[in-house]
Amino acid sequence: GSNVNIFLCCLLSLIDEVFAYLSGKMFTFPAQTNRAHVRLNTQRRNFSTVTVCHRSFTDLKRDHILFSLATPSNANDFLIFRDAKNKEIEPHIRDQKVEYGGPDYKLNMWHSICTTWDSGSGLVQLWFDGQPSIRKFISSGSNISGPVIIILGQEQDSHGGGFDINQSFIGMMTDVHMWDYILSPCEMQSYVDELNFTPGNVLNWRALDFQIVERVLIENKLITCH
Ligand SMILES: *[C@@H]1O[C@H](CO)[C@@H](O)[C@H](O)[C@H]1NC(C)=O
Ligand SMILES: *[C@@H]1O[C@H](CO)[C@@H](O)[C@H](O)[C@H]1NC(C)=O
Ligand SMILES: *[C@@H]1O[C@H](CO)[C@@H](O)[C@H](O)[C@H]1NC(C)=O
Ligand SMILES: [Ca+2]
Repeated sequence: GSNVNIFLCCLLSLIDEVFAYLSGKMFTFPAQTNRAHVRLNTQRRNFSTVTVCHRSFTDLKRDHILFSLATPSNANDFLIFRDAKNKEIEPHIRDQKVEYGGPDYKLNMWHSICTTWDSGSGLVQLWFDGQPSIRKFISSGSNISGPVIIILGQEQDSHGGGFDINQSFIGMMTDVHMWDYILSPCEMQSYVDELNFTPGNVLNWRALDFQIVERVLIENKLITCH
């Protein structure tokens, strides 16, 4: 009796929260829903500088979320959003927004997007497939602080919820890293080229602590013949 219960409890909690070596893997978000997502866990909660990088592949012609970090006080504390109508990538930081209209966001292709922010200068910069944008002012003088909830696949309008099916992500996502500092251009290039780089010290794809909610799959990233 009790041994079985202990076994079941721990098996379930293992399924619930996973620490995994995801090198060569990707998350597949296969359906339009306002529930399926992946929650990425970190104990860190005080950021004055940030770099977030991810690679994604989609055929969505509508708006969609790529990365959503919320705190209790700021639902859009650090998020990366695709505005399809205006053909822009929008970083939102500390609930402020800037728009980048340059990137050639082709559908059905992998794109790497890295975003940096420094609370001292307040400047944000986007590196799209390794091409740096101009640096724009977004928010200065205060940290991202408090318990963060980081979600892939859905956009948070509140801390951990408020999902909108019409902003959900459908497609594949991989190589998600977050650092508490700004990557040098050489580190950025190594990430883009999938060479050796220092993995994220806040989120590390190679040792990710995460929970999958509903239908999101872990699959092999390589889909080419060789
Ligand atoms: C902001 O974060 C940095 C780095 O974690 C920390 O050194 C600094 O004291 C924080 N500032 C505030 C106002 O919390
Ligand atoms: C952030 O760090 C600073 C300095 O260590 C500290 O004063 C502040 O209370 C921290 N904020 C949070 C929310 O942990
Ligand atoms: C999502 O978009 C569809 C099509 O534009 C619309 O009919 C529907 O009401 C939207 N749903 C929500 C929750 O906004
Ligand atoms: Ca929203």
